[in-house]
Amino acid sequence: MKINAIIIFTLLLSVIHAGADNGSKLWLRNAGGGSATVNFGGKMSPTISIVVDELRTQWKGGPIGLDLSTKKEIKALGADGFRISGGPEAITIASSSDKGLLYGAFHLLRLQACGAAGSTMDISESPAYQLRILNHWDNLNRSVERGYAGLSLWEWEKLPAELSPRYREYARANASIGINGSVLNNVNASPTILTKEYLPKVKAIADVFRPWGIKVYLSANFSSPKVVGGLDTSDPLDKNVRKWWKDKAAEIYALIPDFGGFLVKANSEGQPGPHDFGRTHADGANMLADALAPHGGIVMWRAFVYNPSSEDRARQACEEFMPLDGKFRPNVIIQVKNGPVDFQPREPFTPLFGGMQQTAVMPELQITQEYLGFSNHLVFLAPLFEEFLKTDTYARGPGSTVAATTDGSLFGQKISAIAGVANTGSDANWCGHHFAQSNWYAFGRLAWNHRLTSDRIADEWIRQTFGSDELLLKNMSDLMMRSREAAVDYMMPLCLHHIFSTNHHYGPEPWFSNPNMRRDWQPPYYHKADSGGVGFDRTASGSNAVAQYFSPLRETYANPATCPENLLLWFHHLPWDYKMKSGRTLWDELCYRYAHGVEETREFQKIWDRLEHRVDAERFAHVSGKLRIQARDAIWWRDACLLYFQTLSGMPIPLELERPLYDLPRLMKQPRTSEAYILEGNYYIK
Ligand code: BDP
Repeated sequence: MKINAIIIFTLLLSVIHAGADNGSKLWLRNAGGGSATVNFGGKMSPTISIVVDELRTQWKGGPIGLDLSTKKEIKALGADGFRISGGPEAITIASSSDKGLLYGAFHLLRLQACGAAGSTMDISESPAYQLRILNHWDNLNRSVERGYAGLSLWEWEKLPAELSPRYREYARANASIGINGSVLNNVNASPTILTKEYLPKVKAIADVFRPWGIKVYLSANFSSPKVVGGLDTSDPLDKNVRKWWKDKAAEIYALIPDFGGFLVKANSEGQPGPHDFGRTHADGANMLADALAPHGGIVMWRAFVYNPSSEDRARQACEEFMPLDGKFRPNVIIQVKNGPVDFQPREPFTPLFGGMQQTAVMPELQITQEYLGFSNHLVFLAPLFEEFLKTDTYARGPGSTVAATTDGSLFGQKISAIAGVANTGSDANWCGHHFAQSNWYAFGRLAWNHRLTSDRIADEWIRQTFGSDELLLKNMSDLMMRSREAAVDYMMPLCLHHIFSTNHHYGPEPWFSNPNMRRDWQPPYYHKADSGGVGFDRTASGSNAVAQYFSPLRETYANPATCPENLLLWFHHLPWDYKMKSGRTLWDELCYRYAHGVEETREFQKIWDRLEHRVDAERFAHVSGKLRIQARDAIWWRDACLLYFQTLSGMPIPLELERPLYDLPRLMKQPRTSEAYILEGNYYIK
């Protein structure tokens, strides 16, 4: 071959290479390139051989010593904690457990990938939460409830004989960010998961996950004793039912000795539960806890409960659970969604955080973007998670952040945990949108250390996933850091909430109303807009949900003048001409916020385009396409909401703002949404 031909050939190869990145490597692009010496004098375990392997192939510095230490100061870091000391010349990772060494190794490799491995280091880390868990809403037929990244990762039909290589890759990705548990199946649980046919499949997955420090948990259907156990009841106080669960637990532990436990959604949205038998949530949870306790398992019992009653939905979890505080077994933890309604773009925190003090409580965050544009919209969720974890509940005076009320530091609970509803699926890039990977990453990092800031997490993720070029870092992080607030603005500014299309939760449908359907599943229940104003009065003159918060929050929220404006319409029903801090009327402010949200999505396109030659062609094109959908959807949201609310406010859209592009009657016709599905081709309807 002539020199020129060789050059062209090499160039072509590199172009092809630059163009072919399907995102499947996530933030773990470091593979290879190392040839480190790793010294370990102790007894090998499957986890330690992983540690050795990861370091040997990736660490580009000097020798590393692994120390499975019994020293007091190392033990004090807890089982998952570690210490990294020394410098690139010679480093020691010490921990009291092999899992701690695994987290230490990944931490060191992260520092290297971020260009932050110092010349001398002395870093001690221990996780904020003991249990850092992904909740998969995966069904046994491989559909994923609120999943937007393809099918479930779990190939039930091929298990236990065939093991997808993705199980290992998934476990590795989780381990790299400190996640140590997976609930494999949907909270709307099929009882079939507990049958003899399925448990060996669960065991096969658990065996792959184990060396990576990940425990498997299952969502349990409360009616299982009746449905798959052949009993005539599932009453938690029935002797046979209790025995059935005890035997089931023993059967599971015989297969999976480190099984984590059960997650339960009971008496919520049609799921069975103890109320069906006149029993309480505590009766139900404790029965399962007793079955699991001899094996060291836990029950995560969800507080996401509400009924179509006259009670404000936002109040119901507290109404039901506060009287049960202190009545749960020590191996029960109550899993509470961050907000009192449901994973909205913005909500105040659920007052059970700080409220329940005698029972362990764990936050449930949603990583999958059910209410944030599915896998079409770029919305970096770390700011949402961070805002929630750092909010002060005032439960024991100032400084009682949500994080402190749940991590064991304030109330001394014995178990501490945090869960995120996973956004993973069979798509090559795991999450549907390349940037949705950052939300999985952010969840893991915050579960490990809730003091981390969103911009630091974004920076880490970008460096590992896209590169460390200055312009790229600056622009991508700008885009990511603005994205959540933009979504709030083009969907539900000022804490409007749940004005989504009733079934799929993708687009706007603030007008939807059907007298034959549950009111609390319809947008007007939440926005309460009429000719007099808009917003949900949750003060003493309304549902009085403010009373569930501690002072001084309760007073701050109760007064529209002191209530943070970004929570205003959650707590207050205000006239359209109410004066905002900006000096605008409430109506004008809404118009400005929606307009701003739309402008932001256009800015995002411009920012992204600047990065064209700094990102591989495949991911660049993929994200460009998604940003286009997002910008169009933002207009759809703005027009639908403003034109609809305008029929009630009767006020004009300020002249300086862009005019609506769509007509309300057209938007209100159901075909508008179906048309959008066809147009975009990749919207999902449940
Ligand atoms: C809602 C989802 C629904 C879930 C439910 C839950 O719309 O699909 O089953 O939460 O968390 O957000 O149980």
